Amino acid sequence: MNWSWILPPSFSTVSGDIDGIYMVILWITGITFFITEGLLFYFIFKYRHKEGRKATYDHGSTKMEIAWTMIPLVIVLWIGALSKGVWDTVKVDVPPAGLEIIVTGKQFEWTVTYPGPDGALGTSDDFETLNELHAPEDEAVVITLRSEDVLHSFFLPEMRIKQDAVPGQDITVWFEAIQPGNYTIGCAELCGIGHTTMNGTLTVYTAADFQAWSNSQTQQQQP
Ligand SMILES: [Cu+2]
Repeated sequence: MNWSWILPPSFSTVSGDIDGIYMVILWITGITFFITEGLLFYFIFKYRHKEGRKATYDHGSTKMEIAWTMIPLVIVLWIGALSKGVWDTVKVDVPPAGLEIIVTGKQFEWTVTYPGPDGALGTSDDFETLNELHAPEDEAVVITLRSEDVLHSFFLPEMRIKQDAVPGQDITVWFEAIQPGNYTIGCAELCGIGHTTMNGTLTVYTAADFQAWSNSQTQQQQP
């Protein structure tokens, strides 16, 4: 089935697993929503005012209270267990970096710092791009996420990445794109008057094209 009206198309190694859990949760909450709303309207209709019918007092049902507490508890624990693997993949087991970069958010732009020809960050051949993230496909891009001022949230919808950038903290976030193309960068945390303009473009290249782009940047920025 085509779900593109619910989720944007996805192009990262983890997006399938994340979307899978998203759909499981959507089905559970969706079905529960329609059952409870259906019951609500049914009872509104069933117990509407009728001439001569007297209201009665009900002490409730301990059995039902236990049931409607335990069933959601079991479901929530099950979702937690189901999510554990994906959570670890995304948040804990950061893979060896194919490309290591720094992304810095500030009102209202994203600065991306690349290691340059020596492959190491924090050296004189580093170079920067503004509101553009350039990356090779099929390689883990490991990002150190920072903020210079307020809370931002680094959002790559097609990579299923959304991570708060917190002033004073280095936060690691990574993705691996599976297809060259142009994708969206957004800020997903209301960060001030220009928040809605805090956008950019993620460009994913083949390995060779990325190398060519990286070389051209080095020549431009390090004459
Ligand atoms: Cu922002």
